[in-house]
Amino acid sequence: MKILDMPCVKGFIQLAQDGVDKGWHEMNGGNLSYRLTGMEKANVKKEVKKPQKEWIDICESVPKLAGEFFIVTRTTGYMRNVMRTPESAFGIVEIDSTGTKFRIWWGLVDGGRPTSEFPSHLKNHEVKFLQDPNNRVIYHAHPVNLIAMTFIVPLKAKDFTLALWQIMTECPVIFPKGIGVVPWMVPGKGEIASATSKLMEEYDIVVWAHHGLFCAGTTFDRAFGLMDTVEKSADIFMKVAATQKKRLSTITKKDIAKIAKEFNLVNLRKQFLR
Ligand code: 2HA
Ligand code: ZN
Repeated sequence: MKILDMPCVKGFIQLAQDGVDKGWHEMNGGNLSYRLTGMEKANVKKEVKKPQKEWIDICESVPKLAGEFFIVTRTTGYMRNVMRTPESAFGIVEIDSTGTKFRIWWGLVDGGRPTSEFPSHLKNHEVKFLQDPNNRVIYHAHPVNLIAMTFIVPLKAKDFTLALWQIMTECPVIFPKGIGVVPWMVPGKGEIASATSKLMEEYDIVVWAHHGLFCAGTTFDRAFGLMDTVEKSADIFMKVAATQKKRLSTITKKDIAKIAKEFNLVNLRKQFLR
């Protein structure tokens, strides 16, 4: 099967375009990666035949991902070009047997390299893969209301999670584990990659203060859906905050406990309701 006909490649392109349509990807903002299945990997090898010779440093160590293949967006590339010029806007890469280097099989033409957040993506993939091998997608975007929220809500997992759970009824159902928060840090570096992947051990969604959001999912739909839900709730939160000094009513912690019971949300982080 041709690379661009593979369902995972089509799903990758669609998510990128959906994020662009939402307004989450100004300039080269945001990035996306997907870990291929064994069958998808075999198809890439059959179709492309030979990888590029050069093994390139990841600048991180992800030994549990040795031999895995990833689709990943290009550094300084624009998400809006993922659909228009796929072969330059993203690529398919292989991780070496030590988990410290990668080489390019397809795409990233004219000397392209994976996103500057590739170390963060891979560290998150490693954590999520060990939790459940069906976890395949890591998605990073810059949604405006969520970023705005990071200026007025304390940068703590409990405060952020409650703020979102209490603003839209479906939130505790969609992300019962809550949402992790990384304080402001320089992006694209090992420190932020470590801080994010540590939180990914407990959460599927991690906020980067004054920057954006990382979501992990088993599918493109799930990763996009998490981003979309968090940003929609953040939109409501910011509207309420901008127009009302005091809320006349809200979803209470008791209400959330009721939802957890009715929906049998066994992994709802109950300590956030105390
Ligand atoms: O890819 O979003 O965090 C550009 C970014 C860096
Ligand atoms: Zn970013």
